[in-house]
Formats: sequence, structure tokens, C-alpha cells
Amino acid sequence: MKKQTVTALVTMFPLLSASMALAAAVDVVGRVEGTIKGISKRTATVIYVEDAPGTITPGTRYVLDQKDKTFSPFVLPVPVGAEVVFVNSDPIMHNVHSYNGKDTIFNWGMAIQGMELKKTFEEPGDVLLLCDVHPEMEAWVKVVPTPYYTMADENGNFVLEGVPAGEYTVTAWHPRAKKPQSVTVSIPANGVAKVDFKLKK
Ligand SMILES: [Cu+2]
Repeated sequence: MKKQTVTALVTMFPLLSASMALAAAVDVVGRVEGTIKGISKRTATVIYVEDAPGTITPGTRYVLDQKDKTFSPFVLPVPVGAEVVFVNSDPIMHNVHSYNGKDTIFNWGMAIQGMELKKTFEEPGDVLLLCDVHPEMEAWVKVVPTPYYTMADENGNFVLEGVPAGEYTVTAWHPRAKKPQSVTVSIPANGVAKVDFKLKK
């Protein structure tokens, strides 16, 4: 009897049933909490859920600044498909020389203060950024295949909220780690999955 009522509702009010389904989906999320150990500068760690369903939020501005002869931030995590704005905030010349391994992806002169150039990253990966004028300048764009990512705090703690419940691979990446570490995690609805990573230099 109840089933028939639901079917009738769906037939009569397809929009209503769609919004009900959305409300239900919103509740079926959990979170991942954990720690990063084994490496210094833990705030450079990106933690992400590899294969959970979801889309990136449009309209987010991802900025990598060049200020006081430093790239800021040192590590910028972005979801795949994101556009990153590179800015020179210094009154001196820099460039942005980006590498995939040893291969140059692009190499831009950033001659003028306030200059902005944009690049969309279409593939997951680790993009190294250097400035040929100032060898001490270094940054990374970590392109992740997911909208679910976060960074560790200075004590190595992290929290990743709003992940759809399910079993996923969760990965921790750090530019100084020998390799990323991945673990399989079961994220409960309305609950917490705990993960402790130990990265090696
Ligand atoms: Cu420079």
C-alpha cells in the first residue's frame, strides 16, 4: 500500500520526488579524520578521497601568488578541471616555470606587478613550479581527481567533511614524500572514518 502511494507521488510530482531524493542524499555522508606522521612541514600534505562521486563547485578562484620572492601557497590542491590564476604581486620580474617530472608544461614571464595568467589543469598529477630568476622559489599544484580533498594542519591533523558514505581509496600526498600513501577506507553514513598516515621521505 505504501509503495503505491510513493509511486503515485513520483508520477504526480516528479519535481517533489527529485528534491526528496536530494534531501536523502545530503544525509548519507560521513567524514574522514586522521593524522599525518613521518614527515616535516605537514601543512604541505594533501589528503583526498580518490573515487567518491561528486562534482567540483563552480566559481571557486584558485590563486597561486608570487609575493616577497615566494610562491604562496607552497602547495595548492585543486580538483581536476580547475583554473588556477598565477599572480605576480612583486615589483620585480618573476617567471612561472612548470614541470611534469622533467618536462616543461609551460614557462611564462611574469614581468609586471599585478600581472595574472591563467591555466586550466585537465589531468590529475603533481605539477612543480619554479622561478628561473629566483632558484629558491618553489611551489606545487596538486591536481586531484575528486572534489573531496583537504590539507593537514601543522600538527598533522586533518578532517574531510561531507563525503558520500561508501568504501573508497584515501590518499595522502606530500611533495617531499618518496611516494603517496593510499589506504582503503569505509566511510559510514553520518559517522567518522579514522585514518593515520605515515609518509616516508
Ligand atoms: Cu622569481
